[in-house]
Amino acid sequence: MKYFLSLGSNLGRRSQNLARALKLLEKAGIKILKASSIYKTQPVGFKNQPWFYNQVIQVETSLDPFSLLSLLKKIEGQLKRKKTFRYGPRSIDLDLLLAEKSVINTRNLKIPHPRMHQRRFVLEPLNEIAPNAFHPVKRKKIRSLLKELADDSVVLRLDGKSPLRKSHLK
Ligand code: PH2
Ligand code: MG
Ligand code: MG
Repeated sequence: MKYFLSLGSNLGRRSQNLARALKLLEKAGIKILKASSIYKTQPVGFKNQPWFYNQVIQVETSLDPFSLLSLLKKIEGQLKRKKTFRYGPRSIDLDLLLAEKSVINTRNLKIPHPRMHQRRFVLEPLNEIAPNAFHPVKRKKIRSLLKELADDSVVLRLDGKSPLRKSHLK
């Protein structure tokens, strides 16, 4: 099954935390099909904390969504994620965004991620690698969700090739 995952870090060496998470996923047998650029993003929810580095990847694995979730939690633990508070700072956050056309609504796992369509730090990197991916609840493509998005928090591609910069619109 193919999944889209979101990675985020705003404590410690942020690029390194993202890179380590990718390595640990691969070590666990998860195949990484696509990886977006890394984005530097303004904190959403709780504002008074360091900016995040965010990235979205597409992976393939035979794991079902619940087993993949446990693996993500295990990797967060290996990267020394400490429990703080909801929306607070973390060395690594690994979230399940989409699992093909699946819709899951349990206490511990909700797919699609219930806030992904409201977050520029998710939609911008996801749109970079999969503008035509389909959101099975909103029933829209990622490209459309990004166009309609109200979130005006700052999201910058670290390599500077932001598609939203006016100099790229010529
Ligand atoms: N994650 C949150 C809360 N706020 N803001 C940004 N920019 N990036 C995140 O990954 C993020 C956030 C909760 O998981
Ligand atoms: Mg999260
Ligand atoms: Mg999380």
